[in-house]
Parts: sequence; structure tokens; C-alpha cells
Amino acid sequence: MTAPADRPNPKLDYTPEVLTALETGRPVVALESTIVSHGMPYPQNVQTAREVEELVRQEGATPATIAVIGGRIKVGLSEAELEQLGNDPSFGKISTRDLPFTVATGRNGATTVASTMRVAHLAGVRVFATGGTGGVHRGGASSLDVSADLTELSRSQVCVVSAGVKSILDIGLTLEYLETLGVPVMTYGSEEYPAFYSRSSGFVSPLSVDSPEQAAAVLRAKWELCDTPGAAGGVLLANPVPAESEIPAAEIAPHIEAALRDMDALGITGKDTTPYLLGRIVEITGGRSLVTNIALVKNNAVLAARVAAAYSGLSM
Ligand code: PSU
Ligand code: MN
Repeated sequence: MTAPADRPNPKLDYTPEVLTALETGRPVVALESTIVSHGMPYPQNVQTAREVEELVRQEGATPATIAVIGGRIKVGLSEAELEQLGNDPSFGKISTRDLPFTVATGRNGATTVASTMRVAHLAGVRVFATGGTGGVHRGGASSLDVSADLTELSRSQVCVVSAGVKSILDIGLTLEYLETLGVPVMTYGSEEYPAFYSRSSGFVSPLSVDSPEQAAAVLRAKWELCDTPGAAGGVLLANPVPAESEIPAAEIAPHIEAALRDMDALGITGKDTTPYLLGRIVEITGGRSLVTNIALVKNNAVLAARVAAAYSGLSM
């Protein structure tokens, strides 16, 4: 199958670094922007975003942080744009459904995993590193609060590297839903699916892989087997947080429960839940969860760069 975007898409603005990498077939790693604008406090968010980009470069890949600025979809941000993203409240959290409106009205937007996947797909970027993905929220069976991240994993031709889903979500239902959508879910170096802050979730990972090359081979096989151009679907590669940075499941569980109670008392629902809970857990843990969050994002960026390198080696 010919990939839907093997050459740069003219609707997107690329940094020179990203354009050159795409044109010469060198590995590129997409990075999301909601994690910067709504997932971490300023200035640690901008600092982390810079360090993550640098780690990707050190691995020989090119970072492409994705956001919408003044209605233009950016694939790769300048230093100044990254700073603006981290410190300007006009960057709303935008998922896939919000992309058309944000572009049409010339607004700013911070892309979630779902909308970043869509843009990466359009740009021909096949590997994407983030912290945590969305999933089925607790009570999702009746509220229907299921992240569009899962829908997009069934459509965009992108591998998402994440540290799993945290137990603010229903992990079991999230894995069920990914199975329904036909999304391969594999965990790197472990038989257990990880739970973001913690290496263990109590759920067996549907698949596991032990090297970037093995992960890249699965990507190639998946996309070679697909005959639906433009809707090939993605792969979720879960990467457990490094042991020295994890908050064990038993320790984080009561903090998550407390944050969920606070959220209910405030009546927060829908797209505001994830940003609220992340911020509240940072407060409750006295900043410890932020340290873990930063460590796992960096760990994911390094793995994503290695998978991107292995995949571009296979596609040569
Ligand atoms: N999980 C995190 N950090 C984040 C998010 C999730 O640990 O920043 C963000 C991502 O951008 C993800 C989005 O795509 O939240 C999911 O939000 P929702 O559940 O509203 O789809
Ligand atoms: Mn939701």
C-alpha cells in the first residue's frame, strides 16, 4: 500500500528541520501539545518539551511538536512558539473534532493525542511519543465518556508510544475497547500493561515486544496488511515508567481516588476532567507525580525515536 502521505502535505506548516527529515526519509517523532499547555504547569512544561525534543535529536531522529497557531497547523515548533504554547491561555485543548473550527477561525489550539495523530498521519509521520493516552473513563459504560484518542487509534496510521493509561480511567474497559477497534496493543519489555505512574496495572498486556526492531516489524506488518488508504489505523506501544521514577500502584491509588472525589464535588466533566485530575494529583502528591510524569515522557521519547529509526530502516 502506498502511504497516504509520503510527501509533505501543503496544508501543513513544517519547520525546515522536519521538512528536510521527511523529504530524505529520516526518522521523525511527533509530539503532542496538550501535554504542554494542559498537562503540566508552566514553566516545567516548556522546559520538559525542550528536553524531550533534545532527547529525540540525540537518538538521531527529528522532533515534530504539533499544534495549531493562528489557524495554521504546525508540524514542528520554533523556540518562541514552544514558549507561547506553554504560557498562553488562548491555546485550548483541541481534539480531532475541533481541528476544522480552529483552522477555519484562525485560532490557537493545543492538540491532544487524537488530533496530533491525525496531523501526524497527514504529515506522513509514523511514530508519536506522548505521556499518557486517553481511554474509557470510569463510569464510561453509562456516561459514554470515551476518549477520541481511542477512535483515532483505529483510523490514523501512527504508532503511539505512551506509559499506559492511569487509573483515573477504567483500564480494563479501555483495553476491551481497543480490542473492539482492532488496535494492536503491545508493551515494551513487560507482560503487564502499565498504568502511567506505576509499572503495574494488574492487567496482562495483549502483546509484548522486546526491541525497537520488533516493534517496527509489527508496524510494517500491520500497514502492509491494510488495504484502506487513509484509514489504516494505529498501534499502541506501552512503555512502563522506569522503576526508579515510578509511584507504586498502591501508593498512588488513594491520591487518585481523592482527586476523583474532588472533581465530582466541583462538578467537572467532559474534556476538563483529564487536565483537572492531572493538576490535582500534582497538588496532592506535593509535586511528586510531576517528577514521574516528566520522567516517563522522556523515556517514551527515547523509545519512540528508536522505533522511528528502526522503522525507517525497514522502509528503505
Ligand atoms: N493523559 C496524560 N496527560 C495528558 C493527557 C492525557 O497523562 O496531557 C491529555 C492528552 O492530550 C490526551 C488527552 O490525548 O489528555 C485525553 O483527553 P480526553 O480524555 O478528554 O480525550
Ligand atoms: Mn471525554
